[in-house]
Amino acid sequence: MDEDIIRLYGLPHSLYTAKARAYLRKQGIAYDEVPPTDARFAERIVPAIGRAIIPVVELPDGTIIQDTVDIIDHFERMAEVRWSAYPVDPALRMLAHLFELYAVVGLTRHAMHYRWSYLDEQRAFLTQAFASGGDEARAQATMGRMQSYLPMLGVNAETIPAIEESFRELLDTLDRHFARHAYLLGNRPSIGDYALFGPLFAHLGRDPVPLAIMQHRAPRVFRWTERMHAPDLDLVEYADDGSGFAPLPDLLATLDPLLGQIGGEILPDLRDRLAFLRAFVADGKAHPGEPVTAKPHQRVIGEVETRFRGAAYRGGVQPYAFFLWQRLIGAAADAPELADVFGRHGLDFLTDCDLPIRVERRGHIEVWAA
Ligand SMILES: N[C@@H](CCC(=O)N[C@@H](CS)C(=O)NCC(=O)O)C(=O)O
Repeated sequence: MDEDIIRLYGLPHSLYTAKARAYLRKQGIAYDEVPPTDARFAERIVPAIGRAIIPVVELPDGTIIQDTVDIIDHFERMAEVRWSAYPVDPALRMLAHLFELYAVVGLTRHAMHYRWSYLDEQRAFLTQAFASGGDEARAQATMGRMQSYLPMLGVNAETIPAIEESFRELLDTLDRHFARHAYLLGNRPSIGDYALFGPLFAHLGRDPVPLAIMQHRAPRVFRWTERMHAPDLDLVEYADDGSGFAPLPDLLATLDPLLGQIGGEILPDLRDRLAFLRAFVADGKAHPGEPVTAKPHQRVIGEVETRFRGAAYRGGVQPYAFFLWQRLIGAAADAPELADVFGRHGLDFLTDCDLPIRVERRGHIEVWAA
């Protein structure tokens, strides 16, 4: 392996690797993708970050970066970025942050449901993926662990019909949008595209069952997954007039239904999680300056009874969701022109609310702000 090249520790079927990989490809940044079964991952990466998680970027000077937000932001600070993932227009930037939040708080559930609830139909495909670079027994153990996350993510008998209805609605809306625009915000990919690409490619645009639904129902969404993975902007079906991101009114004509869907799906969740966080902070359980959980691999600080499209489930409260939510609140302050649209969909709750404590990223993990 070339010692001067960036290493991306990741896997073809990993949701968050897809996000980081698409970004590196679009920016023309050379990298080698290495699986986490590589000896160097256990010897150097895991001790440095305290857990086995992907993607991880290792720079030629040895710097290690974990978390897709930190990976993208690292390269955004470099001069060689071809197409910045952060729109300059504050309103577009705010939309991008909303999609980033929805990808994690909303679509992880769809991704995990379609991957693991249809295991019998997809077993050969998934076993091949999870066994690559490792052994079969280890693959089965990892697959079992992944499947065990389903209840905590809100995948149960009651929510499954709602998740599938949501997937169809999302595909229909995005297919109409991509009839007019190459990316979510015009002719350039933003952090919103990269975030949505994780679930919409690595699981939903790749695993046999959801891929078939996507290809039959929403060919333009499938094309967008190809476009997101291309090393260029891949605008062949669109007029590339060099305009970059599109004007807000043009975008809202087809994105408005998506904002409605996002509001309907993530607001109940986030309201309940916020109530939990307020009580957690009031009880003195969030220690400023300290990691959000006792061990780096622990992602949740508790559980709440909540709802997804009206269906009840008990889900985990992830401080990472508040970290992304804060980014949206920060972006909203500069974009008053979206206040009406957000208000119409109840999304003003997200932008106008005060979180009781900030979540920051330090030393590859989330910490409560000092
Ligand atoms: N917030 C992290 C999430 C990364 C993540 O969840 N990666 C998954 C693979 S797609 C993982 O490594 N999971 C290991 C586990 O949960 O045990 C990021 O954006 O990088």
